[in-house]
Parts: sequence; C-alpha cells; structure tokens
Amino acid sequence: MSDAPFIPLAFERLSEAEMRERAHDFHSVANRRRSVRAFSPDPVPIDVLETCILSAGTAPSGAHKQPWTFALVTDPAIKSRIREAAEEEERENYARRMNAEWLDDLRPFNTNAEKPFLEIAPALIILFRHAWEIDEDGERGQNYYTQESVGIAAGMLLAALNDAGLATLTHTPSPMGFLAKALGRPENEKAFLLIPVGYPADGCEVPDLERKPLGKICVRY
Ligand code: IYR
Repeated sequence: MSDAPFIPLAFERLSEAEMRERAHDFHSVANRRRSVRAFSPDPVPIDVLETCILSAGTAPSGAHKQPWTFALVTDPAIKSRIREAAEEEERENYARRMNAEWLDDLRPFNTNAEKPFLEIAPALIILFRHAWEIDEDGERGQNYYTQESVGIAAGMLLAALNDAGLATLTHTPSPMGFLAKALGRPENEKAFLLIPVGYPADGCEVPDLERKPLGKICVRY
C-alpha cells in the first residue's frame, strides 16, 4: 500500500436531464469553433487568457508531472521575430518539404508561407512539452506520455478559449525549434503548438467545411 495521502473526491451526480442539457450546450459551443487565420488587432483581456491557461493546466498527465509550459506572448517585437522565423521555415515547406498530395489537401484552406496573423493577433500562446524535467540541482527527472499529456492540455486550452469567446488557430510551423530559441526556453522544453488568439477580423471568412456525423466517428460495441 502506498502511504501517499488521499482525500475525498469532490463529485456531484447530475440528473440525466441536466447531463443531457450540459452535453448539448457544450457541443453547440464546441461546434462553433473554427480555425481563424484573419485576426483583429484588438487587444484581449490577459486575465481571461491566464484563466484559460489554468484550465489547460488541469489536464491529466503521465504520473501527474504536468510536463508543459504555456508561453504567453503579447510583445510586438517578439511576435515579429516569431513571424519572421516561422515564415522562413514555411517558405521551405511550401517550396520543397510538402509533397504534391499535401499541397493539394491544403488547397481548400488557401494557406501559404505568409503568416501575418503571427503579428496581428494580439496574443500568441506557445505550448512547450517538457521531454524531461530538470530539478534544482540540474539533475534530469523522467516524464511520461508527454505527447499525450500536452495534446490533451492543448485541446482543453482551445476549448476554454473558444468557450470564453475568443478565436484561435492551431498552428504548427515546422520545424518548430526556432520557438524555444526565440523565447529562451531550457533544453528540456520542446515547442508543441503555437496558438494565435484574438477576435476574428471584421468580415473574416472561413472554409465551408462539414464535420463528420456521429455515425462516422463513433463505433458501438
Ligand atoms: N504548416 C503549414 C502548412 C499547413 C499544414 C497543415 I496539415 C494544415 O492543416 C495547415 C497548414 C502552414 O501553417 O501553412
């Protein structure tokens, strides 16, 4: 038996009617989320972003190591540096790294190597994955399932920001090594995702996409 302390779980059963209503309400908010590439430069309340980051930080993680750092960037000079470095990689991606099928799959999204949203969006949240930990004495400690843990935290962050009335983009400039360098992150932290956050630009349009129905994403046994 472990001698680690346990405490009573705070958990309240809801009525089925309330469960149904809450599940539907959450789906209707989640289903309005769209990846936005045209942002308004209007500033957003930083405390709202911080609260959403706290929600992301409630994600489950391997051995509760919480192997994540959320870099919240609003400094225009840093945003510019990130845009410049991201576009340098993306020019290489579009010109050489992505094959014909990939470029064809991206056609409906009208993307290219230009990433003005990295400067225009009022905030960028860069999620770093801790591949391992470094303790106060500089010793290495193991982390577990860091891809899964940080992926779940990223999903929770996107859901929280969407629920708070903010638009996001799930952006993966690749390779992402330049982000740790630009932000001076320690060597155990690997950039996982870059999320521009703000309000959509006036007149913002998004591709006319459909989501798969339940029958296409859920199999019952
Ligand atoms: N990273 C590139 C290309 C790109 C790739 C996928 I897969 C997307 O869903 C969207 C874009 C870019 O950001 O343009």
